[in-house]
Amino acid sequence: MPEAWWKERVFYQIYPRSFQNSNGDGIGDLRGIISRLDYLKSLGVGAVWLCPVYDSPNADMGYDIRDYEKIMAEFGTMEDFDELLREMHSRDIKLVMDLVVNHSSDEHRWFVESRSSRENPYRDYYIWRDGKDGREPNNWASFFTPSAWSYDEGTGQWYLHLFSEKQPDLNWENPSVREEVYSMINRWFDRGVDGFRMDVITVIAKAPGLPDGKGAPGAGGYVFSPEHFAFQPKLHEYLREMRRRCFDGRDCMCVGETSFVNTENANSLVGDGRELDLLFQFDLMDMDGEGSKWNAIPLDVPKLKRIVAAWQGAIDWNTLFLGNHDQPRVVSRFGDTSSEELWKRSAKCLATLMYLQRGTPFIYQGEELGMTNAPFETREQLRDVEELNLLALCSSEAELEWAWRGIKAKGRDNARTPMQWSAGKNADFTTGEPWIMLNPNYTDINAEAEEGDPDSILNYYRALIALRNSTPALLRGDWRELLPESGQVVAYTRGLDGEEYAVLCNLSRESAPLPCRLGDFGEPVLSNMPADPAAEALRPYEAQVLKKG
Ligand code: ISL
Repeated sequence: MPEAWWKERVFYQIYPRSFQNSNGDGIGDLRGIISRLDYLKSLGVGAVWLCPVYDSPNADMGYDIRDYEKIMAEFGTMEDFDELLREMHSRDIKLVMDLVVNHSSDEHRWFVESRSSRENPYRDYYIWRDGKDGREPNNWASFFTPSAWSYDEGTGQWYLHLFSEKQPDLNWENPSVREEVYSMINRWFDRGVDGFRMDVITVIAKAPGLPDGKGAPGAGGYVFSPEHFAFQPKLHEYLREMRRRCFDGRDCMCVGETSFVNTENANSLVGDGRELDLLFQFDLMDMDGEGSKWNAIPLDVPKLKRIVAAWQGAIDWNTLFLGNHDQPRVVSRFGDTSSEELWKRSAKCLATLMYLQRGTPFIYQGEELGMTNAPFETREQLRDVEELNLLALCSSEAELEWAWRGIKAKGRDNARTPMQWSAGKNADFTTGEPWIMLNPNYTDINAEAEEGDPDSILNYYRALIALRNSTPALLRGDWRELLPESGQVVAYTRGLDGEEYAVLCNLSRESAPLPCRLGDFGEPVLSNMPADPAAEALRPYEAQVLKKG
């Protein structure tokens, strides 16, 4: 039986605001994406995850949807969308939409109605409660602001928002809300889209009675309480219902952004194929934050290896990714940008160790060029609500200094600077004023320059994807850890029907000893440095893929 398409294709994540602008307004758009589809094809990509393109006031850059069935004006029109879909399909590229249904924008018609009076038929589309002693209904903290509640003067009640106050949570207990969501999803399917990435889908069900959180209080005394909003029993009921009502009978896929998932509960979502097809877990993305994501700590290779092995063992099919629009640039984070040579080598090493594992690769735009974190210096340069809220909470110089350190290392705007297409004006992203600053290194790091360099990161990604796409053992083979005791080398084999490949990646700045000669692992098929079969060590950030003879 042929495997599902979403297991065999490499995905590419597009953050439309920063991918390609076509009309000079400084904001990426759908026609811009159309003009770059041949680039994606040349990379070997078979599917795109498109970040939200729905009408939105952009309090959280499209993750606050005002109208689920309208395209954001800056991005274009529904005609442009249909053309994008046609152009992608004609190149055999699938399109997976990003969908945010834990919350909507406070400017969505439903919420405007909902807050207009307690009797309004839409009141119960959101989560409204009376306050307690003039304060919030409970002590929950939000992801972005101190409190997860905002007070509405007009109707004298509080509404819940796990994210910003402009992102009120939808009330999934209300069957009408679920009906609206399912019909909307079905209308997008009827338009021809191939699947959905469901934003923070694991928090849609909240604990009955919305009890106070018991953890340690953070800013403002509020308590971050995922035990009361993540993985609640009703979650599975809703996901199964959604699957039946929208996904069954279609050749489509559903990947969840499954915040708070762990290796124990993951199979409750993907184990029987009745809820989600794939999930995004964040153990690697969370491993370099001490207590808070803003406290950046250095890469710990043994920890990374434990996470990789645990997940390869936990579920049948993983998502494989090194970053996304919420994460800093991977080469700045886990690689080495201290010299041009190490920048290039470490970017290739990270890609090799990640994308040859068992699972579906998701490449984040610009990663294939080795794009790096941006040198933000002032508040005016920042655009992300999470970063701006963090700065707004600081009340001393020391706190500001800490916040800036965090923003530079981990801030989401790092991933959102424009794609670096060329060394020309504004990196060829726009002829106008870009909505967020360009990383000034675009004059050196850009697609055009890398196109012409056989040794570039871009051309290495092409070779890596082509190898994966054409090798059954790397697509469908089992995964086994190699050299578990090494503190520097991430290594594994992939095997199928007697064919076996070994992947060896030295993720450190020092030479790493091997227990035997490199050649004993097999014949080199792909590497970021010429292979020396007699070598008994890997050089810093050396990556080798070898085929057993
Ligand atoms: O980026 C984060 C904060 O550090 C994550 O915690 C993130 O908020 C979380 O993974 C949920 O992300 C998704 O939903 C958010 C949106 O801001 C993110 O862009 C999206 O990926 C709210 O819709």
